[in-house]
Amino acid sequence: MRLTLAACPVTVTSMPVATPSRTISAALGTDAIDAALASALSFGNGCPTKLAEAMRYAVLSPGKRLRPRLVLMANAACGGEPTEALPAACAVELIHAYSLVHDDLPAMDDDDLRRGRPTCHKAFDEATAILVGDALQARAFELLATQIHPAEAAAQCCAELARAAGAQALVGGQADDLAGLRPGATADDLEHIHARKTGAMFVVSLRLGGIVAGANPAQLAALTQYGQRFGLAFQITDDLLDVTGAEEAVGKRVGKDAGRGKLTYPGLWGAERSIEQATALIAEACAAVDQLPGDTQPLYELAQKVIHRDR
Ligand code: GRG
Repeated sequence: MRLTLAACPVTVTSMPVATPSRTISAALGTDAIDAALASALSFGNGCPTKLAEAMRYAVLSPGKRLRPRLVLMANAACGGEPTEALPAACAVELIHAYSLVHDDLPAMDDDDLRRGRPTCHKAFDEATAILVGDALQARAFELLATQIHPAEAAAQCCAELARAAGAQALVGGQADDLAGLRPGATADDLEHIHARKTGAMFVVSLRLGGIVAGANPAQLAALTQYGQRFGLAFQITDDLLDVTGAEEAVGKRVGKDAGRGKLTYPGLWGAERSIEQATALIAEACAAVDQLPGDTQPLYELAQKVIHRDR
C-alpha cells in the first residue's frame, strides 16, 4: 500500500514555493551514479573474481541511491559542479551498501531479501558477505582520498564520513538497535537510535556535497538541518512501510518490526500522527535550505518523494 497523506489534514505552510529552475541534469541522475559506482568497483589484479562479483552484486542492485543523489543535490544547491562530487556520491553509497550487507547477516537482522533480490550472504556465502563489507568501506575512503580535490576538502570528507560511519553514529546506532529499547522507551529514545543509525548517513551525504562545492559553515549548517529532518522523516516512513508496504515494492521483508515487538513510530504514535510528523519534518527540511545560493529545487522534490514513497 502506498503511503498517503490524503487522510492527514495537515497544511504545510512553511514549504518554500518552488520556483522554476535548472534541475539536476540527467547526467547526474541515477544512471551517472551507477556508471561511477561500476567504475569504482572495477578492480585489477589482486581482487578475487568472486569478491569483486559479490561487491558489484551488493552495490549495483536496484536501490534508490538516495544518499548519492543527496550528495549531488547538496553540491548543486551550494553552487558547485556536481561531477566533482561524484566520488563523494559513490563513497557514501559504498558505505551504505556495506551496512545493508552486514545488517542482513544472520548475526544481525538475518534477512534473505534485499532490494528485491537474495541478500549478499544468500547469493554468495557469509564469509564473502563480511569481506564485501570490509572491502567496500576501504574503497569508499580510497575514493575520497584520491579523487576529491583540493586535499583539504578530501581530508574533511574522509573525517566526516568516518565519524558518520563509526562508533558514535552508524555502528553505535546499530549496536543500540540490536540491544533493543527498554519497556517504556520514549520518542526521544527512538530518535537517539535513528539519528545515528539512519540520520547520520543522510547528514554526511549532504555535507560532503557542500564541502566539495566549497560551502561556508552557515551553508553546511543548513544542509545539516535538512539532513536531520529528512533522515527522521525517512525513518518514520520506513517504519510505516514495514506496516503498510507491499514486499514486492519495498524489496525486503515487511511486517518484521511488529513481529519482533520492536518499538517503531507507528507503534508509538499511530499511523496518522506518524504521517503528520513526517510531513512537518519535510517542510522544515525544505525551509532550512531556502537560502542556499544554488539550485535547491531537487532537494525540495526529493524531500516530497520521501513522504510519498512506496519503497
Ligand atoms: C551493519 C553497521 C551496520 C549498520 C546497519 C543500514 C542499517 C544499519 C540497517 C538496515 C535496516 C534499516 C531498515 C535501517 C533503517 C533505514 C535504512 C537504512 C533503510 C535502507 O535504506 P534505503 O531505503 O535502501 O535508502 P536502498 O536499498 O534504497 O538503498
